Amino acid sequence: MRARSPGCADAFCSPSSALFPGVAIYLAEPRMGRSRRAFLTRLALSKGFRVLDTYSSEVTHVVMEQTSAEVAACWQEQAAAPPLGCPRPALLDISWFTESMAAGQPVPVENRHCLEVAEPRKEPSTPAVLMPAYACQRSTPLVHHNSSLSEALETLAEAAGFEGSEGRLLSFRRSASVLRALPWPVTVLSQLQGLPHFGEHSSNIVQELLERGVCEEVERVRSSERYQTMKLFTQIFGVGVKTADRWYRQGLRTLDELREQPQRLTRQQWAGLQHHHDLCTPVGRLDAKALQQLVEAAVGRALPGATVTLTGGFRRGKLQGHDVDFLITHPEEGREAGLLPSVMCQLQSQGLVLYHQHQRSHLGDPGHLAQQSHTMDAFERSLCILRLLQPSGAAWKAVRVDLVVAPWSQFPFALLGWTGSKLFERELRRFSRKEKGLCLNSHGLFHPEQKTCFHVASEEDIFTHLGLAYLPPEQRNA
Ligand code: DCP
Ligand code: MG
Repeated sequence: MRARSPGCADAFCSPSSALFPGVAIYLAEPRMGRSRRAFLTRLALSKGFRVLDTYSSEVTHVVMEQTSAEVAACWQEQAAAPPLGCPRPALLDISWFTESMAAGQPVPVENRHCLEVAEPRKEPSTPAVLMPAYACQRSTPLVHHNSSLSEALETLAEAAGFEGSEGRLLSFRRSASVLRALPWPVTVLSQLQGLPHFGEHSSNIVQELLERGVCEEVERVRSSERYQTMKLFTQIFGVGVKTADRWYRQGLRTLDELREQPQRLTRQQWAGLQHHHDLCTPVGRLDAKALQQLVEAAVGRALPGATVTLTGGFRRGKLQGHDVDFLITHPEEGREAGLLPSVMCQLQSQGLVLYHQHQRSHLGDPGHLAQQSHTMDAFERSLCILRLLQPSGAAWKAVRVDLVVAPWSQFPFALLGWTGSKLFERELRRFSRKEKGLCLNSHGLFHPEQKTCFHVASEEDIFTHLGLAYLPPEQRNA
């Protein structure tokens, strides 16, 4: 037992540098182990908590892991009796510690955190849930019950993507998505039984999070230079994993280093760096609505009767996004051709365009329609950075906007393809291919051999053709 007599506390952190002076944590070791204790200590210190290495009268919160009320009481009895006149510190389960780490501040102590009143944990009975394997077969709302678990798995998916491990990226992303679709919070590992896409690795991550509140692998990834730098670089407009990896291997680590070497950058990346601060600030719904009005006005002037639809995350109900996606069409097939340059001229004449890159339509190119790629479609588009005036405070801010033009006959497919989420789209295409032998993309739904295409009038029609129950956009947050 590590507890020593009260007195000279050799603190890991001096009281003056701690953010929460009223809180001094002592991590008691009976079931914790040294390396685990050292890891939790580093975590708490990094979040500004004061952690004492020695038990003393200064300790306000004693934290134990996997310890029964009896063992805790015994520990306190033998080793940790406070000096006369000093209040007893709270004897807490690790749950108080992990919730406080997650909150970034000490959470109020509640009965359920206290070891003195802890009861043996009962396994909650798992309500029966039907969880189909494909994300397009189930509802995934934006707000769900397993945020911290799914975020941890998403971090590992992202990190796998940075290493080019597509298989690992997908398996973590799929298991995270299953958690988002669950109608209840996972509290014990046995509740994962029977759920699709939970292999050994994802299950182990969830187990560690449930039992200990933090997962060493996830924390290690999040604090690694590689992950942080790859995240920093891939957040730049126009920078993908390959470019970020090359820069990393060449020893680059900061945005300033990139700014000093403009010859390395494409025009798009340079614009991305110029407006990086604004582009990293999430775009809100009000901003998206304001942009929609601007785009609608410009489109209306360029081609009366053309329509503008807000797609992407905002259509799924998200309150914030990294960009704003619009899909433009016209009810008379063919009238939409050549529309985008006029729209851009309109926006430019108002001084709203900070950057734009036009990509011509590839709809006429041979073989494009049945292409399998999930990343690119053949529509005419403009990738822009627009100047959005702000109602108050800052005069304006730069916002990433994608304008995509689809012919009327393909509009439902384009709308489905541009509403996302990205995993939902991938799963929908995989389902079409594997379960129905059909090829789905943002242009149509095709019989690969017969090269025939289904005609549809709405997104609902596409779900019907695939034998799927219709999911509204706000249930596609896979
Ligand atoms: N999309 C596509 N082809 C591209 C880019 C995107 O088909 N070249 C699709 C995939 C997404 C949707 O469009 O489902 C929107 O892409 P975003 O990257 O804008 O993703 P979201 O709008 O869902 O998220 P965010 O809120 O971060 O913008
Ligand atoms: Mg978007």
